[in-house]
Amino acid sequence: MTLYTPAPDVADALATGAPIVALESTIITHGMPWPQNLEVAQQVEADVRAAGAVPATMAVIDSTLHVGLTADQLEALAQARDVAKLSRADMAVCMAAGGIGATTVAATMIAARVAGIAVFATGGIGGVHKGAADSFDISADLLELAQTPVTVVAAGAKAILDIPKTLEVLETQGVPVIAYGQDDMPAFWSRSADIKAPLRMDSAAEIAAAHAMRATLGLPGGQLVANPIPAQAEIARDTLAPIIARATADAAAHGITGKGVTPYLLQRIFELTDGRSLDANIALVRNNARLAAEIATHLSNAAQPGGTILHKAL
Ligand code: PSU
Ligand code: MN
Repeated sequence: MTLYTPAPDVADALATGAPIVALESTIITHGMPWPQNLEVAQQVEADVRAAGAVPATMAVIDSTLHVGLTADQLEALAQARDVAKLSRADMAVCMAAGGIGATTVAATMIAARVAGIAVFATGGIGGVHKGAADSFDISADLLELAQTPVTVVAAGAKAILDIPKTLEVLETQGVPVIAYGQDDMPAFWSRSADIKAPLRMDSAAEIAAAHAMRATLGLPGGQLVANPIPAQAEIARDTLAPIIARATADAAAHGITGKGVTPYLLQRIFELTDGRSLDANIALVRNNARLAAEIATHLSNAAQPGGTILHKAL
């Protein structure tokens, strides 16, 4: 039994060391409504290709971990009902028991590591939820970043989260949080969370070099690249704050807990913004896919014979 099944173009890229960008599938099944979810998934894959890399959308289908989906598989996943939301805890169970599962950031990082893919693009990572002191709701994504060597490009943590607490956990866990091209931490739908990011880098080449340097130092874990949403697509923080507060209160009033919280909040904010949150979400995911492809290209070039040396042996 093979552990995973690569799509044909992913298999070719793995064999030649061509750049690959991992993509998650929970954003398709639990993060966006049909049919935009399929359109966005296809568009993001096309963005990765246009930037010179091969996209690898991850999902578990009939006990097999797929690294890259065919067009038919992607469409079936986008329309499927009762898809399991797979994080670190659920992935092996879904593969052993059958059924269909979409990968979160944590599970996509695991799949990328298994296949030997270094770079992954998504919208926003999970983090520490507001009210975590009572609920203990802290996403497994943060602990995955601490132990799995994948560079994740996201637009920061979703503004529905407690961003200062999310940054504290990442700092404790030794995860570099690198704002791209600005000092401030981005806040998903908005360019700034009004908090200074722990680190800043201004080029994909530097981010690729830092990824390689972690490996040279023998450090486990990945990097979080916080890439601000393009200015023309952002929603002002002041506009969103009351909407997020209302969505969070609604989740509590409806007794939503555990892995249901994030999908509920995203759907509620979509309703309360008349769909504007989705437009912003699409713009930022596409922007992240392009940056991830650039980082993957630098890592791939460096690994080719005669390529730039990104890190010196110590
Ligand atoms: N960001 C989005 N949409 C999403 C998610 C993130 O814009 O659907 C998903 C990701 O898969 C992330 C997950 O890993 O939400 C986090 O869920 P939780 O908070 O339950 O760990
Ligand atoms: Mn959670």
